[in-house]
This record gives sequence, C-alpha cells and structure tokens, in this order.
Amino acid sequence: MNLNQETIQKLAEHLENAELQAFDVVKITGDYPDMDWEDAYAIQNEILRRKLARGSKVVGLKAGLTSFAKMKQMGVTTPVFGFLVDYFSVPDGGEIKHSELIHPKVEPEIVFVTKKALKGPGCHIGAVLAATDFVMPGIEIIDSRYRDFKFDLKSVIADNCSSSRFVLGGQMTPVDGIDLRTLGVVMEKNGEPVAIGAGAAVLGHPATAIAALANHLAQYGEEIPAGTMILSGGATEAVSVAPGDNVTLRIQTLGSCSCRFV
Ligand code: OOG
Ligand code: MG
Repeated sequence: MNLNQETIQKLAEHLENAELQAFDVVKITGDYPDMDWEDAYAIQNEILRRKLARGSKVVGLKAGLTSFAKMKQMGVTTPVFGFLVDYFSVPDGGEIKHSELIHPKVEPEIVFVTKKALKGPGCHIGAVLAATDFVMPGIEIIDSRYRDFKFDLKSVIADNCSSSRFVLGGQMTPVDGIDLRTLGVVMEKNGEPVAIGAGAAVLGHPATAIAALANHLAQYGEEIPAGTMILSGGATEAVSVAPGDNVTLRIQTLGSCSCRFV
C-alpha cells in the first residue's frame, strides 16, 4: 500500500459523492500516480463500508473487463471485481432514471447464483459449475464516475468497477447439460440488436470469471459464500443509452430481461 488511511477515505468519499450526486470526476491516478492495486481495492472497500454504515446491503458481486470486447473498448487487459448493493437492483421490465446517473451504458451478462461456497486459490471452472445453483440473464448498467469513461485499471477498481444498476430476469437455468460457451447473447435497444455475442466471449467460458473472483478473494482470506449472485462480465462492448431507450437482453436457453430509461 502506498496511500495512507486518510487519503483512502478522502478518495472513497470523492468517488462515492460523484456516484450519489451523478457528477463526473477525473481519474484519481492523475493526482495519485503511486496508488497500487491494494490501494485501489482499499478505496473500493471504503466505499462499501460507507454504504453499509448507511444501511445498504450487499446483494451480489461482479467480475468486469472479462471479455476481449470490453478489454479492447476500455484499453485494459485484466479482469476487475466489485460489489453490488440493494439499491442497484432494478426489477425486470423496470424503469431507470437516467438523470440519477452520469452517462450510463448497458452490457449483456450471464449471471451465476451459487449453492456452495467457492474458495481459492486454485478455484477452476469445474468447481464453479459444481457450485452453481443456476444461471440467468442480466443487464448490467455501468456508469463510470470518470469523465468520458476514461480510466486505468486502478482508477476503475477504486470506483467499484463502474457499478450502478442491474436487472435480472429470464429463467433460473441449471448448468447441467448446457454449454455456457455456445449460448447466444443478443442485446436489443428499441427493438434493434445492438450487441451480439456468445458465452465464450467471457474468458473462453463465463465460469472462468467466477473462478477468477474466488481466486482474487483468496488473497484476502475470503471466499464466495453459498447463495451469492455474481455478474460474470459484459460479453460484448457496452452500449450507451439515453432517456426513452428500451433495452432487452435475450440469452439462448436462459430467457430474457429488459429495462427502460426515463
Ligand atoms: C468497467 C466495468 C466493467 C464489465 O462487465 O466488463 C464491467 C467499465 O467498463 O466501466 O462491468
Ligand atoms: Mg459488467
């Protein structure tokens, strides 16, 4: 760690205020070039601590930048991990107030729900599939607090990986007998397909993203508890949305979910 506790608290407050009041900021590594990975996750954890102190509850976890399309779009090469709290959750078919966000984008995700704990190091897709209760489609609404979505990995980790809202829907589908790599993914905006992919776009197999999360948490002596909902990462590039847009995600076999920006 290169930042002291006071700086970590100050940066967490800065980024969380940007989220809560919907204004953008410049990436924090500009002023703190010595910030390391531990500092970045410490800032994210401090944002979580602030939310929990205000009564928010953790309702899931996420992996991000897990597909080549996303890595290329954002100019980075490593997955990142974040948390999801209660007020991020939007019901299937629900409305999202665009004015509460800065410059939201949507991305199509395969969502896992676990029935057994997953503990790294050495967690692999076999363990993930054995511990998966079911998978379902999810639209993640990301909203980087950084101006024009311009960031580096440390800045985006500190900003809880651009997390802002998510929508789950479709069918709870057990993974037995389905190949998550070949599931077709189609995201539509106002009825037009705007992003098309397949499960394998996410690290070759979306369960790899969940294994990577378990292995990441192992560094802190933590695990993914049974019953955790996890977004495995956008399978395609993220797509910008404006007020009035309707977004539907259809994933082969898993069904569909949708949301509307107002
Ligand atoms: C970072 C968040 C990435 C994903 O699924 O790749 C993410 C960003 O692109 O702003 O959630
Ligand atoms: Mg995502």
